[in-house]
Amino acid sequence: MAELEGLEFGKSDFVLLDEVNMEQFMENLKLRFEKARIYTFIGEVVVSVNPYKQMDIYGKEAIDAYRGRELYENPPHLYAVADAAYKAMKRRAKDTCIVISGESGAGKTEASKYIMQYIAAITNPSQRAEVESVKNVLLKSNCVLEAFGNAKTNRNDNSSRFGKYMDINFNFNGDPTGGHINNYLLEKRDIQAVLSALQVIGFSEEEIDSIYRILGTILILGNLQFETDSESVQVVGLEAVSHIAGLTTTKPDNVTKSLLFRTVATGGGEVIEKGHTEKEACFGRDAFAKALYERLFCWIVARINAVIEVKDYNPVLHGKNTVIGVLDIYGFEIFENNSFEQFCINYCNEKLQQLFIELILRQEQDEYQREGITWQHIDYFNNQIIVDLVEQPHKGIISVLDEACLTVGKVTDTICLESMDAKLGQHPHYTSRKLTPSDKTMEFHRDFRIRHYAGDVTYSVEGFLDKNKDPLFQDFKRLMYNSSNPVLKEMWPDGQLSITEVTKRPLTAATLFKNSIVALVDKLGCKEPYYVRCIKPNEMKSPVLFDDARCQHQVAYLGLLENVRVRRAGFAYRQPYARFLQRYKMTCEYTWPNHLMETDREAVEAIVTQHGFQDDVAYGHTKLFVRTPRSLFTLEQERAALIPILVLFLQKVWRGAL
Ligand code: AOV
Ligand code: MG
Repeated sequence: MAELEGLEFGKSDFVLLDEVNMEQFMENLKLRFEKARIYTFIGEVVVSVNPYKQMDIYGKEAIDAYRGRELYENPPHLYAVADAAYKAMKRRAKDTCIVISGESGAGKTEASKYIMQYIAAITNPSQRAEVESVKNVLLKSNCVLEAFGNAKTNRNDNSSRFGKYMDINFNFNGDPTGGHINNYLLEKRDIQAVLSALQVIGFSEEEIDSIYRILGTILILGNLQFETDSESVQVVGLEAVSHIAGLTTTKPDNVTKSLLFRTVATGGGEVIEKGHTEKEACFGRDAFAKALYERLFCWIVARINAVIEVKDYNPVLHGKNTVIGVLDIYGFEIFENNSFEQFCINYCNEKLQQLFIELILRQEQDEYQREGITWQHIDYFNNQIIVDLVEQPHKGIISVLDEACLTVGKVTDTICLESMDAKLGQHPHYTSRKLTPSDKTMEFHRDFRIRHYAGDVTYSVEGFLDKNKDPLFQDFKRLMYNSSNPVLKEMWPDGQLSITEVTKRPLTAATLFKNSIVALVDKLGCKEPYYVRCIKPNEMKSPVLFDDARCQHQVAYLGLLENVRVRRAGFAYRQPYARFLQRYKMTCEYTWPNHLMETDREAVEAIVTQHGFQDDVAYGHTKLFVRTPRSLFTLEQERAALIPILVLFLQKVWRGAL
């Protein structure tokens, strides 16, 4: 058994606190951070504090110490959770997921990388080539996605501007057979590493060349200027246009036309070309550059998925195909100026908090109640009310936004805000300047504020409508679809739609985002969840500073105290009587091979009493509840020791020797 930590490092599981209150929680968290113990358990949940320095705790030795062990045998670590998720998947054929949450810069992406590394290290012991290649692609894909999807923000130098959910598929041996990546892209930044990773993943020379061409086009668009002479708008400098045409294999005339005109359908069904003003041309150019980048990113993800997709899997031949999902998504964000992007990110975090409440807090309490287990109800803040504020049909913020975007005629951000005020003014988690004119912190009537579960965020409504609309003129889509470069053409399938087809109600950015997050939550909801809750110790990226107030705030909104309370009052393991009996009846003389008691429950009581852990269990209507994993571990060990003896016994019976 690995050496456990001494008490000078604090309590390795918050469940062991003398008393569950904020003061003791924070004292323990701080002590452990100062002693370089960045991980602490709450049962099976790992609380992580970003160390902001390289830690020597992820090497081969650590991997060996955690592999195949029980959670409580080792000090808290990401590897312990990764191993627990892997074991649940392998032993019980369960789909599992590891949800990594926390605010921007709290260490989510780093954690997801260590978890992937661990899973890669413990699988495929026999080094089969086809499994190694799947693992290689899964690991390398991360590097490519980061290179294209991350950017420096003032809260994190390597901030994920996309959310990533990666499913890893395993065969019955527990070896990875493939995977799938879902990306939740939002904002529309060493190249050598990317290039080699692209090659490992299996991108062809032609595809890599196309990627460079697109990146080149984006750079040129970034410098492209317009001028207005004698009433008409022109591109400054013709070489830029021919350069773009060359890179995208399109005609220079068509490039110019897309930059300066847009095709519109008139009320009478007539299609006309309308010249841009200089401002419109700039707007179109920027939207085009963003869309090129976005489509490139999605195309790379789709290509990686095609490579790692599980092929030729035959459940009859290969057994059940199981999955471990790893979710690393942008954390809760509060900036000086919060816009549409922060609104989407924070909505996403509300949804994940809702899932946490659903899975860890509510289900747990509901089950105890159902099973008639004596249980003191724990109060927690249910953020469903905020989720509704954002997503409710007809009156939620997204619905009001969509309505404004799809309304024909001039609807401004301010008009849209007024409409939100009218519909949501009474909502306890919504405020705006007009409604509370005494609030000096809101400068003018352009802001609204949401009281999120993680804190108050004031959003500037400026730009919301434009960002919610698909800003890209169809002319650019058609231009790209008509490129003779097959890779580009593939990225722009909607370029073949005629202008009259596209003017019908398109899905807005917020609705598309909402749909993808709802689908994600559904996907996570049917898996056995494991949680990593990341905390950012300070705003200076300092390895020595523990900002008490900032940390306490995160502990509070992540619901960690409630988590400890539920866990303490709760039971780590539960099993229907019949199943428990089936597995452990061999360890007790009264139950082997069959019990003569009236009910399975009585038989289970006999096993529990014989092993002396009657004080560690509760008997529900249909299930046995075990408080600490250690009791079950004793039974498992005994069972494992008995199996070879039983096998011998049975063999003798079959041969007629007994
Ligand atoms: P995030 O994913 O949670 O933010 P990152 O995982 O990118 O945050 O972590 C931010 C930075 O903190 C990293 O670049 C590292 O310098 C440092 N760091 C985090 N975890 C560790 C660790 N375990 N060991 C050493 N350094 C670490 V965002 O993507 O912004 O929400 O959108
Ligand atoms: Mg990140």
